[in-house]
Amino acid sequence: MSTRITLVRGDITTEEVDAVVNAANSSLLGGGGVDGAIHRRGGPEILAACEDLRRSHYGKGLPTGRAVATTAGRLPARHVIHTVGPVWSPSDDRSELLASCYRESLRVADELGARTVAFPAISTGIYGWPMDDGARIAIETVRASGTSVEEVRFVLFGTDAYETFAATL
Ligand code: AR6
Repeated sequence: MSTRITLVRGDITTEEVDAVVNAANSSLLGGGGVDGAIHRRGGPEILAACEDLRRSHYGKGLPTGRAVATTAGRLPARHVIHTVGPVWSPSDDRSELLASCYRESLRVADELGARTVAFPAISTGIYGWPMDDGARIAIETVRASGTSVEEVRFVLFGTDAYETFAATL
């Protein structure tokens, strides 16, 4: 079965999907950008679940390139899949870690039985990844993933991000 890739412009916290992916950091305890928006709108249940993960499996935090699921709290989605993108570096090629975020998030989505998953453009905000390269890695990795997810929806904030993804697709 082939996965449909769709693009929308907007705020990922309003998406009605089985799982929303959060561009988190290793602490899992919140931050700015997508992460801040998800915790604000999803309410304290998400943070409580993240704190449980820190007490149990992820005492040192979630490593870059990995993914883990929690409740989606009050979001319209059913689950949040937290993943940690790499910080952009002009001298060190961290592309494989960024690809790993998409691959691992889809692996977790498959474990959850999710049919629809919304992704932000991981690492392209506070972590500084150039949008065109971030879009290329995102789309190539989803296409190569072999996931059972029926629809992968990229939710892009702003016209530039949307148009870059559209051109790549
Ligand atoms: N919906 C969709 N896209 C968004 C939204 C939103 N509500 N808000 C921002 N974007 P970022 P990163 C876009 O910074 O680069 C946090 O502090 C944004 O324009 O959210 O992976 C974490 O805790 C950009 O294109 O994530 C980490 O410390 C993309 O989403 C760090 O930021 C990702 O931007 C992670 O940085």
